[in-house]
Amino acid sequence: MERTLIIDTPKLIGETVKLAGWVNTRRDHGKLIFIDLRDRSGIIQTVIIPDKKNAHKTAKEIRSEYVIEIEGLVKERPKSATNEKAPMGGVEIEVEEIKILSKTEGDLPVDISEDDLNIHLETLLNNRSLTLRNEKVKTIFKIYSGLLDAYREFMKKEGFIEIKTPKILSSATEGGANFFKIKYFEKEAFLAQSPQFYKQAGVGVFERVFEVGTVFRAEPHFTTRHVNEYTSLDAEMGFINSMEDLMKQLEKTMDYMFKSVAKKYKEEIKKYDVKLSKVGIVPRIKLTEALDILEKEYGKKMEKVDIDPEGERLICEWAKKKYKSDFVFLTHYPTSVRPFYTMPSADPQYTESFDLLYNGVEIATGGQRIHDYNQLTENIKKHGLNPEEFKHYLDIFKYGMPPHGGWGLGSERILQRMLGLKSIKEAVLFPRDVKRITP
Ligand code: AMO
Repeated sequence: MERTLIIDTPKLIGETVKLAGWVNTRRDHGKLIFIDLRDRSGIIQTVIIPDKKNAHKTAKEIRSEYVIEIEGLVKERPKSATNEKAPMGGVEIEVEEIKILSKTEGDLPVDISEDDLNIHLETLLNNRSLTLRNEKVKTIFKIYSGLLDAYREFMKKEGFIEIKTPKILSSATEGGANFFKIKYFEKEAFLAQSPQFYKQAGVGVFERVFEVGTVFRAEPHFTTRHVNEYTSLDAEMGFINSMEDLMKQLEKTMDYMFKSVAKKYKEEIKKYDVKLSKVGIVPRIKLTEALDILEKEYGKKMEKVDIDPEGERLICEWAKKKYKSDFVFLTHYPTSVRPFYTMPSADPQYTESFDLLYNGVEIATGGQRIHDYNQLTENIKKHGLNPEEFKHYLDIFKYGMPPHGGWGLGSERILQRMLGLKSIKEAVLFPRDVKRITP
């Protein structure tokens, strides 16, 4: 007999089916044994009556997370007998035969059959291959898969080509100190902090490119918004008039992603008790104005160069009140806090760059780039760097480059804010932080 997925059982009342999956729970009621079986499509209640002697004997041995195969009759279940944890379409399986495909070893460290795990983050992450099986935890990554699909779909629709760029580099891309140095045979190399240089090279070839790729950041601190390896949704586009074209493109992209997830993952989102944000038109505020607002409205004084995490949270609160938007663009960051490749504004103290904030946290950075070879060489020097070390990057600009720009969007941060997860680490399958490189 072919295997049936649990989700298809409600259409098969009165038929005998073969199901396979994991034991979510086993409960004994007198001589009846109930097993909630879980496969990739859902959870269903199965009943083993004592008359089915072989099945009953096997069922007695069965523990949570055993992998089993059963054959049985699909039956409608009386409404009064609804099992909240295995509600599958009001049906259950009366088991005829059970086969154990694999057993567990020792005691399980966490009971993952609970609706809400309610365990410490460390326990959640230390036992990841098990805790990920919890229905609510698993849901995060189903939605994530949909979010990535939506990004790809929209970028392709808009004429962007998907590229994959190298992650082993000869120089650090983003400057700063948060890069990992690695030994590369006899040389020293760096793990990519972003696909920045290569996506720009991509513009010289395809005009519009995007990448969904792993990047690495040596973040030495523990926060709820940083991991040391994350998936960046990058884009780069040529022939722009100004950075406004980039913000419009990013706004449309986010709008598509949020609408797509809201439409396709209704049930999954319900598990998180959140209302998905509407993107629409995102307010744009100059960073200097934002800093003034923080001072006036919240009495928060900061150096007039950059905004800190508390400032980001407050300015989002302000944008929500004033514009009813969960998103806000902060624009025109000072030259001193942006990488050397960023296009200076007419007032060269500032740059044609922006951050996108969502529900209190920066989720994207973007901007127009310098596309003139000489200007770029000079800017590298102004940033105290040696143009020799960027020879191959600079070559791109020797061969003719249109005005261009793009963004890097932190995929896990979107997911975290979207579902209201406490830490970004909950939005990563196997997260890496200062202390954690296992599991
Ligand atoms: P930036 O360094 O601001 O810009 O990174 C872009 C976005 O990546 C996410 N992000 C992170 N997410 C999780 N953990 C981290 N440690 C982490 N660091 C960054 C954030 C951030 O907004 N090349 C530029 C982008 C560009 O201009 O195209 C860049 O990498 O969501």
